[in-house]
Order: sequence, then structure tokens, then C-alpha cells
Amino acid sequence: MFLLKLEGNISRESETDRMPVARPESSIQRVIAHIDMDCFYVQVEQRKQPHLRGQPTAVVQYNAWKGGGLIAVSYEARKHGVKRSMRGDDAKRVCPEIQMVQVPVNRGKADLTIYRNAGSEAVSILATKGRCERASIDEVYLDLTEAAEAMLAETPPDSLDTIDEEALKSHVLGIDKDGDDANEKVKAWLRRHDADHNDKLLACGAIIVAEIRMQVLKETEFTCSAGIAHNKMLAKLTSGMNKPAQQTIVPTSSVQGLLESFPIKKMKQLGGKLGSSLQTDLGINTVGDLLKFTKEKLQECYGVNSGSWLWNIARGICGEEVEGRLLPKSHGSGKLFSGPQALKTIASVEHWLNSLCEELNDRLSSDLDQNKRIAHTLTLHARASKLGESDSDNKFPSKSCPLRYGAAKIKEDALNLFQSGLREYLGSFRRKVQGHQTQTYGWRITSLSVSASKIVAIPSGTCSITKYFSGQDQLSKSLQSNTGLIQEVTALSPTGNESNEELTDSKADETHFGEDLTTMYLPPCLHPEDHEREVCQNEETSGVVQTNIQDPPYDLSKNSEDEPNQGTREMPLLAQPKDVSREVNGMSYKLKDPKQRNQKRKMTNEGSILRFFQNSSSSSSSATPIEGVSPNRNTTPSMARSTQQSQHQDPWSYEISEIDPAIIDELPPEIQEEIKGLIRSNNKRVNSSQGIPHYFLPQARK
Ligand code: DCP
Repeated sequence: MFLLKLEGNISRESETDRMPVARPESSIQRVIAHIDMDCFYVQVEQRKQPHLRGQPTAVVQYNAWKGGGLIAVSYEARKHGVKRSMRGDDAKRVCPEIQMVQVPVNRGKADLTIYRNAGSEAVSILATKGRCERASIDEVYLDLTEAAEAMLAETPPDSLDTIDEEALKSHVLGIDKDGDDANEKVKAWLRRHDADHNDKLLACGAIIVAEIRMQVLKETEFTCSAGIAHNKMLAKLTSGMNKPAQQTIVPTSSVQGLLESFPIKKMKQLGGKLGSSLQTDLGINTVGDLLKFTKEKLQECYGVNSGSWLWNIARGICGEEVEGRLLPKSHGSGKLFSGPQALKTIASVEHWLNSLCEELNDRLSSDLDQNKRIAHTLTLHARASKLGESDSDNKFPSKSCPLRYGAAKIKEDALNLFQSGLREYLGSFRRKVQGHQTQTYGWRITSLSVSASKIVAIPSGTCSITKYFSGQDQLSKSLQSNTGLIQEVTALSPTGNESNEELTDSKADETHFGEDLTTMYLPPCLHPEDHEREVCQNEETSGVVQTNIQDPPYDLSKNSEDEPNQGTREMPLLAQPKDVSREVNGMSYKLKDPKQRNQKRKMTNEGSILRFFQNSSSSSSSATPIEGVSPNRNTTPSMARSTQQSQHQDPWSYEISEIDPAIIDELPPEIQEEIKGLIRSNNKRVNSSQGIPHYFLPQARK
């Protein structure tokens, strides 16, 4: 009964409403970590402006309305009750001393490049320990099975004389951490002789994760938190349980306890219609409630696949593999136009589409230059509203077409897609209002986004990019001219996060233990304001149908409710650096020159994150050579350029100098190898001549 009901709606609904499918469990027991940076944008800004460390700080989207929207909040500010869903003015009210930093702006919209690059820095370190899947701008999954098995075989925890303090600070679900001997209890758990193989593997995983989190901190100055479990679902559920800068281990014996009271709607893939159906049709409110139903019953209601999936998740079973993927599966650029900023004319839509397409084009170009990847599909998403209409059935359809490279072509195609969507949107409205006396065709656009998906590496053996594109362009042209067709992506959504990955909240429909749950369930495609997020999700677009683009029922250039577009105004930067003292999670230190944030400091104590900061703050200010500086982040463009000129003859003639060193580890392995080789040979010269340590001179603790 429910099956039919859900499937009847699903083709026009979101990815989040696609029916989940059970995947076979791996035959071996895996060790999976989900690692999530703490208050990420805040940390990026604090690294840039070290005097903000330890201060209640928030990152805001530019917008003059009530001081802009908070998108990231430091843990110090959270203690005062500041939440991500707040406006800047409200945050000031609850925490007058809060420092607010504005998200960088480019082309009139948020520019997330610094956050994206900062995320890549962390990913490049995390990816060294096992198969790594970049799940969003600030989170990864790591499959540490091999590393854990190797450790268990060579240096099992019970053979270690000392265990890293960071590992001892772990939270082990099922172990009470109350009391002064908390770390001792964890130590005993990690070193148990009589533990089963699975728990021993988790213990090794925990030690490895603690180590790698320390390494991320040393190399990037960012703290992160982690969940360590036997599968992705459990790791993800727990990475946010103990934040900031802590990790949580999920032994199999604690899985049932973890899940039994867990709200069903907060589970990944259950935030939408399936979750609602479970609640209303079966009275299931927690994951534990699912245990009351047999697999057959769940299959009867939701189909064999989804029924099995539900039966599995109730038992903490998840066969989803960690995909080895460090690059995004799509690129996107979008903007919200809330309230009076809604777009009401084709001219204003075109203006903003142009700027979104330029950004998209920039990102496509750098993906092509750096990774030799090309995208095949351009998709336009929009949200529209009618005055006096709040009918959610009357949705603006998403449209897609083959992607043609070049900013002008992308702009042209995006505008065509928009107009096609608008015609249909107005058509559905007209049908709806039939019979009413007054019919107006006024519309307003409250969000717009463009995305490029189906990204693939250029086929090896293709000898010229120009040739490739001329072929591709011909194909696009013939597709469009022959058929006049544009695809409609019907998988649009309450959260709208199907193929528009860069724009959506990767956590919009995922379980999260943090305090900002309300912000996890955001309007389609975009965050408050014009915000985008870098996520890497499945790019399947289900239920694609085709519509004829040449079927204009209305004069789209006229809007019966046209008003001058009020545009957006920028908010001044609220916080300016005054000094260079830093404090992270109550641990303060100072740096001589905050601008040199990409360089590394010498660490005298590697025991724990706590000690990292204590030592940083109290250590001598003398410049010490820095060890272990990874070559890729020391490479200067000019150095790489000269290297390229002298040594590199690439069939594509890509410029090594243009590759952001922070993302080298995201590149295809063969290119990485080549670039790293070139960089290594140059690096020696750079290290000796540039004196990186001088950039990081810890000052006395306040
Ligand atoms: N982000 C955003 N809008 C949202 C959610 C997040 O712009 N609605 C951005 C800002 C965050 C970053 O993405 O810093 C990562 O999001 P997280 O959900 O991981 O949140 P934080 O890292 O800020 O905090 P936490 O420590 O709770 O993970």
C-alpha cells in the first residue's frame, strides 16, 4: 500500500525521496572513520585572522538584513547560545562580544574558494591513510581497514608501552567516561587482550585516527572530530557526538543502544517522504521502533530493496563502500533572492544567471586545467513563487541540457533553460487558476542556480583538447538543433540536492548530533542567502523527461508584477584583526605572521591536540627549521613554472604553475605523481632559501 503511494510521487521528487537500496555487506569487517572539521569556516577565518582564536566568532553571509545570516559559529560563541540559524543582529544580542566575519564575495555572491581550498588541504593529509571519500567541503570518509589490520598484525595496541594521549581521550560508546580515571578506562579498552577481533580493529582505527587528526592540526592548524565504526552510517552518526576536537568509537556491542532512541527522521535518507511514511503509516519514530517489524513486512510496505535497507539500518548494518573520490562530482553556483530581493524580470534573471555562469565557467576551466576533467550536463534549478500562492505543488521545474564549454555558451544555454522552465511553471499555474476570475502571470524568482554534472576524465588518447571540444560542441549543437529538446530534471526536491552538489547542504538530509539541526533542513538547493556548499554526492538524476523548448505560451519578458530589482547590498566587514594572539578551544598560542598560514611549525610534543596548543603558546620564539613540510604546499607558482618549462612536456600543455598546490592530492594519480616529482626536486631549493620556520614564531601565552 505504502509502496504504491511513495513510488507514485517519487519520480518528481528529490534525491532524498529516492528509495534507499540495501547494499550487500562487505565479507570482511571494515574500519571506517568519518572525519568532520570543527566549525569549519570559522577555523578558516581564524587562521587568517589569528586574533579571533578563542573569541566567540561567527561567519556571516553578506546581507544587510538583520546583520546577515550566520553560517558557521565557533564553539566559544555556541556557549553563549549563538546558533547557526540566527541573524547577525540576534547573535549580537545574545553575545555582544561576538566577532563576525563576512564570507568573501565575488561577482555579487559568496565566494567559497578559500574554504574549498582549506578543505582540500585537510583532505590531502587525511587521504594518506586509506581510501578517502570527500563527502563535503569539510568532511571525509576514510576506509582504514587495511591500516588497522596491518597495525593489529605488527604493533597491536596491547603491545604498546604508551598510547597517544589524543587516542586516550576517545569516547568509546558503552564506556562511562565519568570520573578522574576516564582516560585509564579508555586505555584499558584499547588494550584489551580478550577483545574480539572487531573491537581490536576499532582500537587500531582509533589510534590511527588520533594520529592523523594531530597531523591535520599540525599542518593546517585546523581541528577536526571523528567517528570510528565498522561502517559509514555509524561513523557518520557519531563523528559529531563529541565536538570539537574529539573522536568517538562505536563497538558493535553499543550499536543497538546508539540507535534505539535515535529519531527516524534524522537518519540519512529518511528526512523526506519515506521517513514521514514510516511515522504516519507505521508509527515508527525512532530507529529502535523499526526493530518491531519483520523484514517481510517492511518489504511489503516499501519494496524489497528499501524494505531490506530499513531492516538493515535498524540493526546498524550498512554495506555502503567508501568511494575513493577526492574531487567533486559536479560544480555549481547559486544564489538565493529572499524577500524584496526576489527577481521579477527576465533582465534581472539574466543578469544573475550571467554571473552564476561565469563562476561555473571558472570552476569548469580550472577542473579542466588541473584535472583534465570535463562536464557533460548543464542544469538549471530555480525556485519561483506567485504572489499570494504558496502551493508547493507548483514547482519550478529543473532543466538540463548538454553542456557546451565557454562562458558565453553556458550563459546562453542557461537562459534558455530558465525560459523553458518558466514557461512550464506559468503553464502549470494557469491550469491551477482556471475558473478564477483574475489571472496574473506575475512571478518572482527566489533562488537560481546552475550546475555542471556528469564530470569525467578526458578519454586518454585524445590528442587535443580543442579537438575534443569541437567534437563535443558539434554533438551538443546537433542534439539541440535536431531535437530542440531540453531535459527536465524531475528529481527536484524539498532539499533540492540532486545534481546541484556544490550548492546544497550535504547534511541537509543526514543525521547530525550537533546543536544546529534546524539549519540542516534548508530550502531547495541553497543555504540561507546565496550560499553554496561543496558536497560530493551521487549525481544520479532520476526520472529525467524531455520537454520541448520551443513552445512559448507566454511573453516571458513581461511580468505583470514587475518592480525594480532591489539587488543585494553588501555588509561591511565586522571584525578586523588587531593582534595575532590565537585561541582554539580554550588553548591559546600566538603566531608571528598570520599571513603565512600555509607554512608549518616545528612541533616539540606530539602527544595531544591540547599539548599542541599549549606548546605552541609557550615554546620559544626562535625560528626552528620545520620538519615534514609536505612538498606540494611549498611549491610556488614561479618555481613550478620554471620546472614545467624545463622538464615538463605534457601532451595537454597544462600549466603546472596554475595548479593550486593545495589540491594536488586531489588530482588523478598519474598527474599527481608527475607533479609531485617535479615539485620535490624544486622543493629542496625553496626550503633552503625561503626559511619557512620564520613564518611561525609562537609568542608567549597571554
Ligand atoms: N555551512 C553553511 N550552511 C549550512 C551548513 C554549513 O554554509 N547550513 C558551511 C559552514 C560550515 C561548513 O559548511 O562551517 C561545514 O558545515 P558543518 O555542518 O560541518 O558545520 P561546522 O563545521 O560549521 O560546525 P561543526 O563543528 O558543528 O561541524
